[in-house]
Amino acid sequence: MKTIVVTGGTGLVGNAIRAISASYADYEFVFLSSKMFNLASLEETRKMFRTYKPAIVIHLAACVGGLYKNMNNKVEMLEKNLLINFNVVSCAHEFHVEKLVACLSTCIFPDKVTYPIDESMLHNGPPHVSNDAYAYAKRMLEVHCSAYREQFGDRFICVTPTNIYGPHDNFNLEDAHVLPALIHKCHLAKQEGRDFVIRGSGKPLRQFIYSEDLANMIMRVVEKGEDPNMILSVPDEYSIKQVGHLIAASFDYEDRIVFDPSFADGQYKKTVSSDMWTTFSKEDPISYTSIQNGISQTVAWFKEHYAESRV
Ligand code: NAP
Ligand code: GFB
Repeated sequence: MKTIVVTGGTGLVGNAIRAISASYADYEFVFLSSKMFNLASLEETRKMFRTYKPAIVIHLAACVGGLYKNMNNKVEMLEKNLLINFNVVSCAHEFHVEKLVACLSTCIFPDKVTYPIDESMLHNGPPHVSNDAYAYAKRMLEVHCSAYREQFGDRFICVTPTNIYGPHDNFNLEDAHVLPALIHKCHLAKQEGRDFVIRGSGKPLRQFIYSEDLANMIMRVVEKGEDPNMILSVPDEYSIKQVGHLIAASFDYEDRIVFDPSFADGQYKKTVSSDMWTTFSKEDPISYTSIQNGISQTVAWFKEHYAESRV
C-alpha cells in the first residue's frame, strides 16, 4: 500500500481530503500539522520524510489568509511560504518521492490579464498588489516543481484552486477569507442584534469552490494527472454582495446589511477557465456542490463547532 503524506492536513483542504480518504483504500494517508513537523525548518522536514518515506505528497501546508491578512503581513506571507515550499520540494526529490502535487492559488495570476485566465498566463505580469508577497512565493513553488521535472524527470506538478470554503476553515474576523469571515460576522450580528457589516463595496466578483469538491478533484489529479499545472475551479462567479445575502439567508438574518467602503476591495475579479479540468475529467465529470448548499453546510458546521474552531 502506498503512503500519501498530506502536508497541511489539519486545515480547510486537508480536512476535506481526510473526509473523503476512506474511499481511496489503496493508500495509507498521513495528515500532518505544524505541531508534528514545522516544515519551515529543513531539519524537521527531513525528519518528516525519514519518518514516513511517502510515495506521494499532497503539499497543502502554507501560511494562508484573506485579503486583509495578505495586505498587512507581507513579510510573513513571503518568507514562511518560501521556506516551507523550498524544504518540501527539495526533500521530495532527495527522498525519491514518486509524485508531488503542490497547491497554488488563482490570486497568483497576473492582475492585468484577459479573462478568463488560463494556466499559460501564470508568469505574464505582476499579481495584484494586495497579495503580491504570497503570490510570488507561490509562483516560485511552480518554478521549483518545473525545474525538478525538467532536470530530473520528477513528477512534481501543481494545482491552482480558486477561493475555497467549507468546514474546518479559519473564521478569524481579521485573517479569514471573505466567506468564513462573513459567516462569523453574520453569526455575531444575529446574536447581538446588530447590523451585518460587509467590508468594501460588495462589487468584486469571486468563484467559490466547496472544499470537499476540491478534495475529490485533487485526488483525481493525484491518481491520473500529469499536467504541470491545472486550475481547479467552478464555472459560476458571485459578487461579495450576493454571497453576503446568501449567508444572511442561511442565518435567517433579516436586519440591516451594510457596506463599509473604508475597507479595501482588493482585486475586482480573477475569473479563471476550467477548460483543462473539463477535458481531463470528461470521462467522469464531478458534480459541484451549489453555493447555497455549500454555505448552509458550512454555517451548520460553524454553529456546531464554534467553540473549537479558528475564530
Ligand atoms: P489552512 O486552513 O490555513 O491550513 C494550513 C495548513 O498548513 C494547516 O494544516 C497548518 O498546520 C499547516 N501549516 C502552516 N504552517 C506550517 C508550517 N510551518 N509547518 C507545517 N505545517 C504548516 O489552509 P487551507 O485554506 O486549507 O489551504 C491549503 C492550501 O490551499 C494552501 O497551500 C493554500 O495556499 C491553498 N489555497 C487556499 C485557498 C483558500 O481559499 N483557502 C484558495 C486557494 C489556494 P496547523 O493546523 O498545525 O496550523
Ligand atoms: O477571500 P478574500 O479575503 O480575498 O476576499 P481575495 C476579499 C473580498 O471580500 C474583498 C471583501 O473584495 C473584500 O472587500 N470582503 C468583505 C471581505 N467583507 C470582508 C471580510 O470581512 N473579510 C474579508 N477577508 N474580505 C485572496 C488572496 O484574495 O484570495 C489570498 O489575498 C488567497 O492570498 C485567497 O489566495 C484565495 O479573494 O481578494
